[in-house]
Amino acid sequence: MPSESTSSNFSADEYFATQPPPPTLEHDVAAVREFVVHHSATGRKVVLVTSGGTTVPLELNVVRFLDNFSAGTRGATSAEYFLSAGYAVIFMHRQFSLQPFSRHYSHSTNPFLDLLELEPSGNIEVHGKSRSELVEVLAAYKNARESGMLHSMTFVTVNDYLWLLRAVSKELAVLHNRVLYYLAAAVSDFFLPRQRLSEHKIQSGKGSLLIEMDQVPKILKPMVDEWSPNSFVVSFKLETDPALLIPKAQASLERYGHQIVIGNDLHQRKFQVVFVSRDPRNGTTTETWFRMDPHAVDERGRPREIEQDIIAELVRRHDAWIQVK
Ligand code: 9Z3
Repeated sequence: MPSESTSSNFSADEYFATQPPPPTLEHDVAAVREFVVHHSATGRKVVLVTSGGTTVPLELNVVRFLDNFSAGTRGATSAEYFLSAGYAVIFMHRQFSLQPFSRHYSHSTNPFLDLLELEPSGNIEVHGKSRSELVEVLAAYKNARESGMLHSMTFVTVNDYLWLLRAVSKELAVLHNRVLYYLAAAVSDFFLPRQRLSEHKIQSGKGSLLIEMDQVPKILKPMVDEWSPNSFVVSFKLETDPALLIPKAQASLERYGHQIVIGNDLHQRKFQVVFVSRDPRNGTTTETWFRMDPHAVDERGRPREIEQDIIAELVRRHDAWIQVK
C-alpha cells in the first residue's frame, strides 16, 4: 500500500520557479517558433503529439532512474495518421522511443537488415515482398520531412517534458483553435525535486532505500487556462483497473476543462479505447467506445491500427469545434 506523504505538492508556478530548465530548451523553442510561423502562413491545422514515457532520475549524475511504461507506438502511429489527414505535426517524444515511419522497421519486431539481400555484385536489394511496403513508407517519410510537415523534438526526464510542453504550448497559442494537443506520452505522476537529489550514485550498504517523491504539478490546468487557451486538447488516461477508466477520465475533464480524454486499459489499448467528453453547459459526460478485431486487416491487407479510427474521429470533432469556436 502507498504510504501517506508528508512532502509538499508543487503548484505549476512553484515547479518552474524551482526546477531548472533543460539546457536545450531555447534551441528547441526557436525551432518550434519557426515551424509555427511557417504553418501560420500555410493555414494548416497543427497537432502536438507527445509520445513515450518520461524518466525520473534518482541521482544528479544519473545511474538509476524511474521509468514510465510506453514504447511510443500510440504516438508514432497517430502522427502518421495526422499527417495523412493534412495536419502539420510536432512530434515530441522520448529519446529513442518509436518514431513515425521508422516504427515500421523496429529492431525488435521487423529488423531492417533482415529485409535486405546482399548481391554478389555488392549491390543491396530489398526482398520482393517487402519492397512495395518500404517504397510506400519511404515516400511518406521523405514527403513529410521535405515538405516541413513533421518536426520532431525529444525529452528524457519528466522535467524536460514539463518545460518543453509549457514552452511549446505558449508558442502554439498564436494558432488558436487550429491547434490540437494529443497528449499520449506516459508522464510520471511523481518526481524528485533537484534540491533533494543526491549528487552522486546512491551507495548501498546502509540497508533498504527509502525515496520520497513529490507529486508532479497538474499542468493541464494552466495549459488550458493560460498557456494555450483556445486550443483543442486531448489527453490520455491509462489504467490497469478497467473500472477506474471512466470515473478517472470524467474527473480529469471536470478538473481541467479540456475537450476529450481518451481512456485506455493497459492490456486492451491496441484494440479498444473510450472517448470521454463533457458538455460544459450542464456537466454531462458522453462516452464513445472504439473497438476493433485484433486480427482485422486494412484495405492494403496490413494489420489494422486503432489509431486510424482515433484520428478520423478527432479530425471530425476538431473540425466541428473550429466551426463553433
Ligand atoms: C496513454 O495512455 C497511451 O495510450 C499509452 C500508449 C502510454 C498507453 P504505447 O506507447 O502506449 O503505445 O506503448 N498515454 C497517457 C498515459 C498517462 O500518463 N496519462 C496520465 C494518467 O493516466 C494523464 S495525462 O494519469
